[in-house]
Amino acid sequence: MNVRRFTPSPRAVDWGLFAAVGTLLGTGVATMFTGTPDTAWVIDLHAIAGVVLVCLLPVKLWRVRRRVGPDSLTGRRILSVVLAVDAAGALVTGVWWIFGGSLDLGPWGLFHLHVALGLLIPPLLLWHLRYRYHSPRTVTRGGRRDALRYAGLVAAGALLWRLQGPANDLLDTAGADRRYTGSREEGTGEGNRFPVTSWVADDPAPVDAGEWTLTVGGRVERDRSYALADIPTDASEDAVLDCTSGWYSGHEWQGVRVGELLDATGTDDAAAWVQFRSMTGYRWSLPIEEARDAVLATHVDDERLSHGHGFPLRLVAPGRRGFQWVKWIEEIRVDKRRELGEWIAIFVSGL
Ligand SMILES: Nc1nc2c(c(=O)[nH]1)N[C@H]1C(S)=C(S)[C@@H](COP(=O)(O)O)O[C@H]1N2
Ligand SMILES: [Mo]
Repeated sequence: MNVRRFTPSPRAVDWGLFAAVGTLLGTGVATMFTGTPDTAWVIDLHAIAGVVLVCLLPVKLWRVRRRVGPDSLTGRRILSVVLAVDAAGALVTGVWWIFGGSLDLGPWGLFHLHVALGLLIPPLLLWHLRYRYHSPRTVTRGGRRDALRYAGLVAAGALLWRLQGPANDLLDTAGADRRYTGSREEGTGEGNRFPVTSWVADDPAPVDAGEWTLTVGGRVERDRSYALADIPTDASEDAVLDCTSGWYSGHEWQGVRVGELLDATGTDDAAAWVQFRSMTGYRWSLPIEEARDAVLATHVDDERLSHGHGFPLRLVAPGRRGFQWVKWIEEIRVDKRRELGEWIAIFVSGL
């Protein structure tokens, strides 16, 4: 078989690499928000673009192999080598994750490494393109044949991605229990025995239940505040906590439905968002209709929440990724708009 027949022309390879990296970045970031099965296509696209990159990268490296001899290395070429190594690393960690690999990097693991290497590619690539950019006009010759080659490549990617599930099952790897988000199962149904994941520096002292209160305010008809003992615990929600760092855990969460609290305060006509505020400054908002259905949990699988999991009160937001499940809540604020500062707060709270 002559591989060259299936290989796009050099310029088309470069633009294919660029498109694959763009797709991988876009879909990679978008996976942060995939919490329901109807968004599974985002991960599918990410994986298919990954296969395309796996095929194109060797073609590119083969073409430029002679430029990186020891005596021809300039600063720019070293940058190109770093880019190639980083891209290969991101691909290897991604594929390894799919087939159940693990790495112990202190507080981080294989999935974090994949995300870190992946996020490094776009800046390195842009830098590389500053020196090595060529206009797309030169691609158009032989364009139709290249388009066919790419269609074949994408189809092969989709097929391989389709086959990895059965392959994982057959080999019985640790990748076999992945959710469609890519996360792997941990401690489902086992009360507080699932991973504690907090963002950067969010590490408050344990809450004194006697001093803690929950206040509900903002665009409400009357503010209210609750001691822990006054919070009803008759609501129950079966929901999966799916952290973007690559694990998920399903539990029965007990506590109070947010709608019940909002019925007690009333809300005014402009009320559109409900913000959940942690004692650490971490906060997140949900549209009011969705928020009403969410649960503020005091218990998990009938155990009182542990400190690490947000005692005394944490948000359970079914279909939302873990980072939105605010822990150590002490305030609920109803508002007309969502606060944009919460995008910063989730990164810097606790610092
Ligand atoms: N206040 C606060 N809430 C938080 C976080 C945090 O750092 N601070 N981390 C979030 C993230 S990223 C996840 S995945 C879940 C993890 O919940 P767990 O530690 O109970 O597993 O909590 C979320 N809620
Ligand atoms: Mo998370």
